[in-house]
Amino acid sequence: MDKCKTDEFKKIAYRIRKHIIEGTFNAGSGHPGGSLSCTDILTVLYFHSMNIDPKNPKAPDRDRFVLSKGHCAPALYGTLAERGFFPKEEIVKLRRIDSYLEGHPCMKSVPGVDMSTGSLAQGFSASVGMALAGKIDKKDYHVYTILGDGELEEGQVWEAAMAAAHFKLNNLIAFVDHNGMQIDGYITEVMSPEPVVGKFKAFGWNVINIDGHDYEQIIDAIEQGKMQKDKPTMIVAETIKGKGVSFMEGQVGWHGKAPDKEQRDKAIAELDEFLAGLEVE
Ligand SMILES: Cc1ncc(C[n+]2csc(CCOP(=O)(O)OP(=O)(O)O)c2C)c(N)n1
Repeated sequence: MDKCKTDEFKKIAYRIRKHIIEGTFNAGSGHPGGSLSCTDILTVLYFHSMNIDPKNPKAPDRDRFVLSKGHCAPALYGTLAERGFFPKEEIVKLRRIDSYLEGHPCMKSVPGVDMSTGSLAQGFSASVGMALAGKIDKKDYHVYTILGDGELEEGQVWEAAMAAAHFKLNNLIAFVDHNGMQIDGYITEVMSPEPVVGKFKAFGWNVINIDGHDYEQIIDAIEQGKMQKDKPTMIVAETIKGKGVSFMEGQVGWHGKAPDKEQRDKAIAELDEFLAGLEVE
C-alpha cells in the first residue's frame, strides 16, 4: 500500500482515538482501552471495505456491522461520526441522559448502528443470524463483527461459531481484537481461550492471523475473507490495548476507566503530536 493511503488511514484513526478520549473524559466513565485497540480495524471497515452510505444508514443491501464487544462503543461512535453518520459535536455528550450515545450502542437511536450490543457474545450470535438471513434472502451483503478476546470466554460464542460453520456463512467476516486483556487481567490468567487461532480452525472457520494495527494486513485479510466459498472467516488481529496513548498502552487498568483532566490533556497532546507529524511528512 502506498504511503499516502497509509497516512490517510492513520489520520482518520487518530482522529477517532481523539474522539474516544474526549468522549470518555466528558462522560467520566467508559472503556478507552479496548476502544483504542480496535480503532484501526474500524477505520479500514468504514473507510475502505464496507458498502455503506451515511445518508442512507438502513439501505437494505448495505453491509452490516456488529460491535459484539459493545462496551467499546466510544470507538464505534468516533468512527460513525468521522464517517458522517451523525455530527462530531455529539461525541462529548457520551453517556449523558439527553444523548443517544449510550454507554453501549443502541440500534434504535444511533444512526449507523446495526445491532444493540453490550452483553458479551450476543452480538456475535446476532451477526451469525444476519449472515444467515442474507443467504436465505439471496442478498450479497457481508456481515462484519468485532469480538474481544475476553469475550471468547463466553460459551455462547462457541455455539455461534459452530452454527456459522455449519451454515457455511462465507458472507460473515469476524475479527477477534486479540489484545490479551479483559476487564481485570490477562485473558490467559482469567480463563484462557487460547489457542484462539487453533480453536476457530477446529470449528471449521477460515482463520487469518494479522497485526491489527497494520492497514494493509487488515485489508488483505478482508479480501481473503470475501473470496471464501463455503466458510466464515475469523481474522485474529494482534493488537495493543490502549493503542496510541502511551500511558494507556498495555495497561489493564484502562479497561473501564475515564481519563481525568490532566490525563485527557496529555493523551490529546500525544495524539495531536502524532497527527501533526503526519501533516509535515
Ligand atoms: C455477558 C457479559 N458479562 C460480563 C460483562 C462485563 N464486561 C464488560 S467488558 C468485559 C471484558 C471484556 O474483555 P474483552 O472482550 O477482551 O474486551 P477488550 O479487552 O477488547 O475491551 C466484561 C467481562 C458483559 N458486558 N457482558
